[in-house]
Amino acid sequence: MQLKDIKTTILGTTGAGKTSYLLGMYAVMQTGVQGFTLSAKDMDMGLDLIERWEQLIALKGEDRWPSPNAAMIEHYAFDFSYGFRPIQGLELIDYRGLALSDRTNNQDVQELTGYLAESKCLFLCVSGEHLTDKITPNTVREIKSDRMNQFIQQYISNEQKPTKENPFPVAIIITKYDLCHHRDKQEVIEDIKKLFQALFTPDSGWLVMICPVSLGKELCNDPDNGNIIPVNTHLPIVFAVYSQLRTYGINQKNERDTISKNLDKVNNQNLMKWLKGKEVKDNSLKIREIDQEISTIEENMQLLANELQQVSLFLSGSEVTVGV
Ligand SMILES: Nc1nc2c(ncn2[C@@H]2O[C@H](COP(=O)(O)OP(=O)(O)OP(=O)(O)O)[C@@H](O)[C@H]2O)c(=O)[nH]1
Ligand SMILES: [Mg+2]
Repeated sequence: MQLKDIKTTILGTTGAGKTSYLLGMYAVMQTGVQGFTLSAKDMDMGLDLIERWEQLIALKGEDRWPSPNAAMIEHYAFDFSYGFRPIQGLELIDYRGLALSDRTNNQDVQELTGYLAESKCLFLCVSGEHLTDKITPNTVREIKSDRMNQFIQQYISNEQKPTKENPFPVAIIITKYDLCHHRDKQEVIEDIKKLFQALFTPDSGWLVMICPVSLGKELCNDPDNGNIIPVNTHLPIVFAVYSQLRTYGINQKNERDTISKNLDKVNNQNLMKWLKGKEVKDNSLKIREIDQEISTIEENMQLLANELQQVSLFLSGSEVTVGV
């Protein structure tokens, strides 16, 4: 089983921590969780990511951090595997967060919006540095949440029309959570829900995960010298794959039910059963194949769901627990 690549866009203003997150996520996912690993399709690109990560760990001082992205979009393609067997491709882009505030006639803005319109999953990066206290109207300006909401409206909501049956996965990643972890977690979640209200409305079809991440607890006091020990950086990727498997599983079940209904119809009529002997055999085989695939999907989903127990998940605004 190898599913189509999930195109994912990370939206977040400059300094939100997109590049740092990407490096931390890849480093953790290379080692893996529960036997799931991520590896760059292009080995040189993988090496480049790891070198930049090692610089972050080894260097002290502000030079350890990645430079702000330039006006060129970087593309990353990964394989998400279980026991080294690829089950899902994943594509991500990294870009200058300032593009979110630029006019659409800029070339990188056009490339970004084109990619966004084709994306099957969205990561929203919100920096914990702007959530240290209760949000104010100023927070919207700092995080650029209104701009992010506009991008979602224009390029996802209009183009892809999420529904209850076919929900659209969005991970709201609170980066640099070390800077706001003194606050009550539920209060921070309520603030996030206020900033992105439309994603939490009834019957809207958004499947939203709110996920705090940090590259290290010590960074809140000393970002340039504190120890780098990533927390939760794997969860958004686990969520992206989990939601894709969930949708694929539902589609497979529907297909099996349709074939099975037709088969029952034919089997109930003796003459038809005889006339369509080959079709009956083929369809029975097909059902067995789909059943096998569904059980593999469900096993994988269960393993991924175990990882997601600790985060808050909402479907059309109602809190849900992940399962199979
Ligand atoms: N406290 C803390 N600071 C962090 C963490 N991750 C990143 N930072 C800080 O945030 C700064 C910006 O991070 P980047 O990853 O460059 O942000 P970006 O979203 O890629 O920015 P652009 O490339 O300009 O769009 C870094 O230089 C660090 O100083 C973290 O986990 N904790
Ligand atoms: Mg960057």
